[in-house]
Amino acid sequence: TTEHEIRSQPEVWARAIGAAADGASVLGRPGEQVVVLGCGTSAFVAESLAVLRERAGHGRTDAAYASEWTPGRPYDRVVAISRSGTTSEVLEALSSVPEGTVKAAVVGVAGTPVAEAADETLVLDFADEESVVQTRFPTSVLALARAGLGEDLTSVLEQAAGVLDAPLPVDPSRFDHFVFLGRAWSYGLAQEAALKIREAAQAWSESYPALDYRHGPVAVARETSLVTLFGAADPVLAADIGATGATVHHQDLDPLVQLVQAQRLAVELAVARELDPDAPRHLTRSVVL
Ligand code: F1P
Repeated sequence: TTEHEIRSQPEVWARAIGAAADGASVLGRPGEQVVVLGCGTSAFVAESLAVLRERAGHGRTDAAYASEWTPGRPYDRVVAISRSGTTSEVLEALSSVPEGTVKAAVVGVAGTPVAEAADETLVLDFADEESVVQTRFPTSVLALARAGLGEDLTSVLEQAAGVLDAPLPVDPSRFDHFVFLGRAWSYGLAQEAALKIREAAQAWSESYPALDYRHGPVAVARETSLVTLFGAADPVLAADIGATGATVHHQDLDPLVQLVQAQRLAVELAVARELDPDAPRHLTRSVVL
C-alpha cells in the first residue's frame, strides 16, 4: 500500500497542480497574514508551506504545531492541515480561532470534523491514502501550494517519474543512523523524511537545519551514519560531515523529489529489517483523543 502510494506521486501531484487555480486561495490570499497548523507530518508540511508562501511575497506566514498553538498574534487566516480531518489537536486549535479570522482547512476527506469546522475547505480526496504512514498527501499539498504561488512544476514531475523508475542510489541496510538536513522550505521536508524512517522502519533518525548540524549533533556521526542533504549541496558542510566517517548523500533533484527518495529509503529499510511498512508499530492513522 505505502509503496503503491509512493509510486503514484507524479500522477497525483499533476492532479494537485490542476486543482491549484481554484483551490490555492484556501491557503491564503495575497497580502493576508497567515498561520498554518498541523500535527506530525502535517506540522512539517505547515513549516515548509509557511517558508514558501512568505518567500513568494504573499504575506507574513507562520507555522505551528496545532497542539502548541494558542491565539495571540493577530492573523487574517488560520490554515489547518489534516489528511484524516479527525485529529483532535487540530480541531481544538480551530475551535479557539478568534471571531473575524478566517478558518481554513486542507483535508483528504470531505465531511470530516476538521472540514466541517472550517469556513473554507480544500479537499484533496484524490491524494488521500490507506496507509498509516503519510506519503502522497503531504507532497500533494506542497505541489498544489507551489503551483498556486506561481511555480512551474513540469520538470519536478519529470524528475519524480525518473527516480521512481530507477533503483535507489544507496543501500539503506548498510546504515543504522539516518540524518536529514535541509534549509529554508526543505527543512520541513528533512523533518518529514526523518519521521518516515522512524515510522516505517523503526530506525534512529534525526533532522536539523543544515548548518546547525555542525553545532553539536554531528558529535554522534560515525561510519554507519547516512547524512542526506536536502536542497542545494554545500561542499564545505559535506566535507566536514564526511570527515566523521559518515556517508554524505546528495542528489541534484528538487527537494520534493528528494523526499520521495527518502520515502522509498524508509520502505526499503523496513523490508530489510523484516518489518511491514504498512503496519507501523504503535501508530494509528490519526490521533483522536
Ligand atoms: C497527523 C498524524 C500523522 C501520523 C500518524 C498520526 O494526521 O500525526 O502525520 O503519521 O498517522 O497522525 P492528520 O491530522 O494529517 O490526519
